[in-house]
Amino acid sequence: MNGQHTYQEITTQPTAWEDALTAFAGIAPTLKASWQALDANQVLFIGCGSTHYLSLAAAALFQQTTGVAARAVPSSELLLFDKTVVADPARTLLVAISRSGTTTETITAVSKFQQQGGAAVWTITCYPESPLAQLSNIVLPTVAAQEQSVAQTRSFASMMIMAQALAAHLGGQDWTVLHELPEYGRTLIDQTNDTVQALAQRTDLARFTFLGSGPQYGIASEAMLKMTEMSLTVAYAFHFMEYRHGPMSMANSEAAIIGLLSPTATTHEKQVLDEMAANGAVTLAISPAGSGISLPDNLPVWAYPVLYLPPLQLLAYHRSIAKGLDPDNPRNLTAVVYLDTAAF
Ligand code: F1P
Repeated sequence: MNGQHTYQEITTQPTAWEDALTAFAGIAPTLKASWQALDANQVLFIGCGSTHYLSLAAAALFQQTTGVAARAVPSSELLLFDKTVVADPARTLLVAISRSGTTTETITAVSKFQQQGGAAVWTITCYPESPLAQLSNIVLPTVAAQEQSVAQTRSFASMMIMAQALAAHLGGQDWTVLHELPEYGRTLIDQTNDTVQALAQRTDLARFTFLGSGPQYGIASEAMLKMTEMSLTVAYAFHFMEYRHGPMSMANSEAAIIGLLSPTATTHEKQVLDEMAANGAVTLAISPAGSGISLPDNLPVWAYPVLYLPPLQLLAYHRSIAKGLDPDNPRNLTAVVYLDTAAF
């Protein structure tokens, strides 16, 4: 049956979230001392494809919780345009995020950063024995999230919750709140599957747009990539308030617009969705404020990013199946992109 690995990985992911949090608990006691010893004035997150989008969410959270400047760029930007990305390597912590730990751009970018006197490299990966992990000072492992499918689902979410725990802990928050999330994840999978399957099967919808702001912009971008990779459907991602500045010209009856409403900007974000519904678009909110797919409304802001993922991943999965495709084997894609290192 098409997509059996992908469906199984999406629907079992809360257990992998629990594994990531168990692994974090073992590392947490030493992390604060390592972080304080670095005295970093910049934290740079890197990754490729899905793990670049994960880095966007992680960097936003990290700066919000720690107050230290954090940004995310694709690994290739650090590799090819390093002076536009790192101002002071000796005061920069590099966090590399990679499901495989073998992506050439990420490994080569880390090596270059280290040659330039980078302060430290921490890695979030599903493969703690990988070449990337072996280059790193600290490894945050998400082993139970290893998956068969090419498109990242369980792996992405587990590395995301690991990044959330890291941001919360180094920001002086009680990261153990995240232990509540796997159960919320199971509920979301059970309660949203039919809703997103019905939306996915709407053949009158030609394109999907995902809106997110703050840490949710990285998640909206990942949702766009999942829809693209798995179902070969035209998909876009924008910051909520940016959508009015041009892209909303595409908001009509052929457009599905999925809004990842934030806990802190709900009113402004809902206004955008309401305006697009008035333009004829089919809208769906995923929100802590109750409309559409409901998220818990009592969590700290740094707990939310991973919770949007199960319905968004199921949406892409069902769209792929509805189009007769196999989400386990996306067209043209491989699980890892290997390049000739001699070229860099
Ligand atoms: C990065 C990546 C994935 C993408 C595809 C190809 O891999 O670009 O994000 O979905 O699977 O590889 P990794 O560095 O996270 O292993």
